[in-house]
Amino acid sequence: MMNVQECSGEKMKTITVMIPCYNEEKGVPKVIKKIPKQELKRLGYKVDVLVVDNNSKDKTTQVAKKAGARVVFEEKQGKGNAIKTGFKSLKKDTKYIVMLDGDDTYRAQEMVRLVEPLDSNFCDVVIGSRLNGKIRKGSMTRFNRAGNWLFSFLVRNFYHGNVTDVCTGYFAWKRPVVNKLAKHLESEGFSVEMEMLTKMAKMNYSIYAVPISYDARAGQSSLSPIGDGSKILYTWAKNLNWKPNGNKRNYNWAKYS
Ligand SMILES: Nc1nc2c(ncn2[C@@H]2O[C@H](COP(=O)(O)OP(=O)(O)O)[C@@H](O)[C@H]2O)c(=O)[nH]1
Ligand SMILES: [Mg+2]
Repeated sequence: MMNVQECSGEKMKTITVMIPCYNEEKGVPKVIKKIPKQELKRLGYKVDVLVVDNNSKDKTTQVAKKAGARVVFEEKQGKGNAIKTGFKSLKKDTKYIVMLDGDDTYRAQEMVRLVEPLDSNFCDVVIGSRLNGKIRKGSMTRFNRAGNWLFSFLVRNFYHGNVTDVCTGYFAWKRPVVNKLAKHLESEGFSVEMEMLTKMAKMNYSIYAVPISYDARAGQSSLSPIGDGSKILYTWAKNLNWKPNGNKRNYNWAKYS
């Protein structure tokens, strides 16, 4: 378990909770309120809440600020673009980054479960798995569930990543992983989760999943099951031969001369 640290002074580690949002004025204040700040403080963490607003037409920014978040903006539409901007807006002393959606479908109070394996050095990245967790009534269509299952099967078997829910929106990273990953991200929209997981697997980071709850959404989802599903599958195929340093083989010739 995590060490209970002194709750005062510089010893506290910063966790940035990043929430990419598009028109989430209803959900985002609830998400922010449910962040278990007191529990995290007891465990030695202070929380920095970072909302990335992507041209919301509603009052997402105002309500997020009122709930205590820092808000940054991204003009180019898409969750992938928002995540890239979020990664560039981390505080210097951020040690872990937790990301979850702004629509109040993931439970912010469960984030301690995602941070513990990082803090105990069990692995580098943790995702929250809905498929191996609790999918609440009305939260996921059968079609999306089958798609998520298929994508996860493909990643487990072709990338050897320990992931049971590739399309999850709940992630936790150690800071150095984000620093490296951010340089390689290209996806603009909803294929970003597949891109992150396949690239992190190719970078040999150790990735594990913990069970989480998934609740029904208030308001409209922006995901198009067929259109975004095809892009996600394309991203899976494209990254099969991806290498962090390009596709040229990096032989160490000096070794043989
Ligand atoms: N920043 C940003 N976030 C987005 C965009 N589209 C969706 N999101 C956010 O991404 C998360 C997941 O989107 P959602 O519509 O709920 O898709 P679903 O969960 O797959 O049905 C939510 O927090 C959205 O606010 C976008 O264009 N830009
Ligand atoms: Mg959602």
